[in-house]
Amino acid sequence: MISWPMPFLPAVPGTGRPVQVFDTATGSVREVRPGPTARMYVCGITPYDATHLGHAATYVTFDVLGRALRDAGHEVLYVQNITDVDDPLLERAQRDGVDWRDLAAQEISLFREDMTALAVIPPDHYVGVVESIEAVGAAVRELLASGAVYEVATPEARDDDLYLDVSTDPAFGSVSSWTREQMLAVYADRGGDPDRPGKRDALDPLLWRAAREGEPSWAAEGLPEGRPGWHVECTAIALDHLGMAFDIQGGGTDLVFPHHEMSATQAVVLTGERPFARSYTHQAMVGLDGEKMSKSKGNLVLVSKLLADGIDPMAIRLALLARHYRTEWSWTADLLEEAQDRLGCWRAALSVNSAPDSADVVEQIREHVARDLDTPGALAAVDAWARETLEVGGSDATSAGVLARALDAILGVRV
Ligand code: 5CA
Ligand code: ZN
Repeated sequence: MISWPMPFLPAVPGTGRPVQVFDTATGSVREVRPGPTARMYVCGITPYDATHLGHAATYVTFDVLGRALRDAGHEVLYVQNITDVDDPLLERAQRDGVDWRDLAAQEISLFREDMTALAVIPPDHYVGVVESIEAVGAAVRELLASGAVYEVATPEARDDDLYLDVSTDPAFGSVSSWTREQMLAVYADRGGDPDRPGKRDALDPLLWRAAREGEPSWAAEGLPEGRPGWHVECTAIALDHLGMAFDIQGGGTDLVFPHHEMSATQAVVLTGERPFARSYTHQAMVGLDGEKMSKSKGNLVLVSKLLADGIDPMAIRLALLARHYRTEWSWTADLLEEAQDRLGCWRAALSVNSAPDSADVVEQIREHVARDLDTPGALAAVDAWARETLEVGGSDATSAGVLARALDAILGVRV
């Protein structure tokens, strides 16, 4: 799948620090420690509605992580999927009387525009499920061969559905560390089917859904005509492009269980190796008026709508960066106003002819970002410099230019 244009990354003097992020699996902030190439997988959109600020927060967070890793001297190999065939997409297309492929194409195209406007660095591999049926089918076949898969009688289809037996991974549960009760409490709301008769365990995930009348399906070698379950798409795409033990598996906290738990278990059972990812990092949920912003709730603030209203995309980006990624927060009009004021102040300060030295503030930005992506801390450091510049002034003719390049390269904020 085509992604979107790479933004220009200016060179910044010096090098960033080793990057630390919170790892959900160990419950601690840890240094990422990648090799020369950091490998990152971030779960992409299900394209049935436009990008809201919660999605944008997730992709901007991992964009900052990628930028911090680059600043610290690593190459970044970045993979993102698109869930371009799944129940929510098919249901929305049916509700609206449109072809599911057209709906997906339209929303993916809007997402690309939003990402470009927000200066998000595109993934190296932007991979849809529909174009990966062979790879996903191969993963399901390998799981079948390992004996970890069983059939569940499916009277409404010609063939049976295939499920993974989670008890084949003794370490099942190690991504979320949730109790069985916690898992069961959310499973049905997050795409699972705990009450499906015929399953060995309520938590076993669907791997391959046999073709139903009126649903899209594909013939994959050695499997019944059908389509992939949700979690195995990310297992297969990540393994295909990154292999096991990649550095960061990312997404929102709504994916900790079941999605990242199941993707990891499937990969472990399939390869006989562990871990799937060395770090699982999650963006806290962004809400609107105290409720999680979600397509299914319909309480969305859309990036494309703000852009169409003439809001500067860099103000949207600054509003997102003003909250730490591990803190839940709700979007309000005040936040946007605050971000617009901040952008105006930075612009004024960065366009003076002479300013105070900025080497120190560049280092502070690096330090904050490398320490578990403390973007609010980084913004505060720039605020202090901007205030000093506007209120006291300085005598350095190059410092504003250097800082502007650092803001662009490390925070993705073009002033
Ligand atoms: N296609 C799957 C992942 S394989 C999916 O979750 N799609 S999504 O469109 O629902 O979400 C896209 C990304 O945005 C995911 O990483 C998800 O965790 C994140 N996300 C969804 N809602 C929010 C929210 N309210 N706040 C922050 N991040 C969110
Ligand atoms: Zn995913």
